[in-house]
Amino acid sequence: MFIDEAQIWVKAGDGGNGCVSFRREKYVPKGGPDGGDGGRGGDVYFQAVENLDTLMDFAGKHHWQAQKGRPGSSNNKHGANGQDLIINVPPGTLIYDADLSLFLKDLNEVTMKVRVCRGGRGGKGNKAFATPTNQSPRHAEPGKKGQERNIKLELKLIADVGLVGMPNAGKSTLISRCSAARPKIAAYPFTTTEPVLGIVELSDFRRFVMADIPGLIEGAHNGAGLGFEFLRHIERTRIIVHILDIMPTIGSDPAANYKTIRNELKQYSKALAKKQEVIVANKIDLDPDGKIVKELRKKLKKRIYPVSAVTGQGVKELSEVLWQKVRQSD
Ligand SMILES: Nc1nc2c(ncn2[C@@H]2O[C@H](COP(=O)(O)OP(=O)(O)OP(=O)(O)O)[C@@H](O)[C@H]2O)c(=O)[nH]1
Ligand SMILES: [Mg+2]
Repeated sequence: MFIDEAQIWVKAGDGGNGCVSFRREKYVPKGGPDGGDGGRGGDVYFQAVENLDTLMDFAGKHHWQAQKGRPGSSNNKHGANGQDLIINVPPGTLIYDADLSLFLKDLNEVTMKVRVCRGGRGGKGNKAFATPTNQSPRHAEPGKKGQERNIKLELKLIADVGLVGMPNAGKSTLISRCSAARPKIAAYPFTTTEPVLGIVELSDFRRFVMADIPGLIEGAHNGAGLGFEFLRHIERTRIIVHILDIMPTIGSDPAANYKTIRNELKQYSKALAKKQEVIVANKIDLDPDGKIVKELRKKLKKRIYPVSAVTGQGVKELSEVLWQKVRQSD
């Protein structure tokens, strides 16, 4: 399963305790207090790094703690500060406070960093409590506790190209044609229930990432069907590929279907609706004389790329076009 959500507990380091100690030296019978302060506890950060593209690391590890500060010691020695904990996440990870349902940060670029918990301050040693009237204080301060939090991580897949379309349009068939991804394919709607990523490889080491998501239907923005909640996965793709079934089994009109889906995208977000779109007419093996595609072009007055995801016709050409567009959008 492709994990794109995780919840973990993080805790910053506690501060080290202050120290109670008195100077003991030859010829100095009653040396003054010399207990040092405790060190600061480490903070907890999240940072987006390259070469990570899932939240898999968090499936097996739910507790993450930064180092504690070391206690102070005699001779006025300050305890060492605890090391910060920097937790690596893939770029595109959203960070939430799970208890407060509070959005904290969108780490959408490599090297972006956010601190989520502050380490506890170290306690003062007894030296700090010496006053003219109490020259030998016998107490020191304990270190402060480090902050802790439950954090929810949510990863928006970053694909270059996202497939959208009605259920059964052939999105999964297409991604399995042009990448190594093998999502389930079947002649009923909502076969795909989870997003799937595939890498499309072309000659000369050219490649791009394609995302297949569950099909969309009318009313998706009001919760109908499955696909809507997955649109966030393609919010960041450079291009959306709109797959149209030229011969829907339920007998609907491909041009009308196109408009329905466009409307759903618009309802989801303006940014998504404005994204560059490539329209693909799929299942042209069912339209040997090209009549349906011709009519579709006339109705939509847009450029349409005809393919058959089953026979592979037009798929190579489409991949080349997509690669060009992905490159141009850099
Ligand atoms: N004749 C023909 N059938 C196709 C073509 N592409 C897909 N199909 C068939 O259409 C049906 C649906 O294909 P899928 O790839 O599962 O469709 P989908 O868009 O992923 O569907 P959902 O995951 O349910 O949204 C399957 O029975 C496919 O075999 C094509 O080019 N020609
Ligand atoms: Mg599918």
